[in-house]
Order: sequence, then structure tokens, then C-alpha cells
Amino acid sequence: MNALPIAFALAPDAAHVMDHYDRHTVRHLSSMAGYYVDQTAFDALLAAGDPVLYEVWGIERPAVAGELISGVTRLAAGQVGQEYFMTKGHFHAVLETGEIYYALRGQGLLVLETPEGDCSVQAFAAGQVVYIPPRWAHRTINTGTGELRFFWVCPAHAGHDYGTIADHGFRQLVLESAGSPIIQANPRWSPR
Ligand code: S6P
Ligand code: ZN
Repeated sequence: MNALPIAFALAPDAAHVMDHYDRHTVRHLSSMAGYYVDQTAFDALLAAGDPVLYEVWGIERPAVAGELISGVTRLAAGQVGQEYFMTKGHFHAVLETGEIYYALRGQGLLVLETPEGDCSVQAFAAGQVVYIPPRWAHRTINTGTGELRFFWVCPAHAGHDYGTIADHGFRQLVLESAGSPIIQANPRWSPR
């Protein structure tokens, strides 16, 4: 039987993020041990109550080429030391798959890189779309004062490779300096 069309509403200002979804993932600070540079700041924030950094809602589809999955990610505003709240970031397990991000509200940056060492940082604020080509790892960073909310669509068979970023980091780091984001080489990045 053919799959049936799915319709859902995305209201950028609504308290609810999607009015229909299959999956809801909540990422607390405690799930990001080792991701932030400033361990002292990380420990202090954790002791103060382990805040929710981001949540992901998604429409699931069979993980086969031709199907698309989509959903919304909501990333809170805040910092761990000089680093803004951010997603873990990942390569797709099937490296030759891309993705589309559309910012619904807020202000941030997308940090991207390929296994070959190409790097890119894209402005990502309400109304902007970023096309993430195949092979590019991606991490979202909230540089604003309110939540960063975005819609994403990617091939259902793309999967996630979190290990490469967890073990080696992104080559570039975004830090807050005098109230603005600055991009630096990541001193903790290690070759794969
Ligand atoms: C999936 C897509 C997003 C992220 C989400 C959280 O391919 O890129 O749904 O999963 O924004 O980021 P992360 O890095 O924790 O998966
Ligand atoms: Zn992705």
C-alpha cells in the first residue's frame, strides 16, 4: 500500500512546536559531557539543575532511500562558559546525504565541516534556509537571547554518526566575546 500524505502545522510563535509528531527527544546538559570546553562552567551549571538544552520533535518514516524525515528542533538560549548552547552535531551515517534547515525563530549559527577539512559557518536566523550538502557535519548554535527554533528535512536513511564529533570535535569553535560570537580554531580538535 502506498504511504499516505502527512500534514502538520508549524506555527513559529506557538508554545507547542508541532501539532503532530512521532518522536520527541529531550537533551539535558548532562547528556553533553565532554562537548563543552569549560569543564568548570559545565559542572557549575549541572549542579544548578541540569537544564534542558534542546528538544527535537520528528515525523518518522521507514529508513529507506526515497523517504524523507522532518521535524523541529528547539534550542534554548544560554552559555556554558564562553560557549553558547549548541546541539551535539553529527555527520550522517550515510555520508552522501544532505539536509535542509529552515529557521523559524531566533538567531544562531550553523557550524559545518567535511571529513576532508572544508569548514563553513552560516548565519542562521528566523526566515533563513541553509542547505547542508552531503558529507557536511552540522551543529546548530544559539547566539541569541531567546530560543532558536528550526524545521529540518533529511533523507530517512541518513542516520546519525555522533561518535566522530564526540571523539574529535569540530575544527571550529564559536565563543562569545564582548557580547558577540567569534570563531576560533578548536584547540581540542584531533585528526580522525
Ligand atoms: C537530523 C537533524 C536534526 C538534529 C537536531 C539535533 O539529521 O540534523 O534533527 O538531529 O537538530 O542535533 P543533534 O546533533 O543532537 O542530532
Ligand atoms: Zn542531520
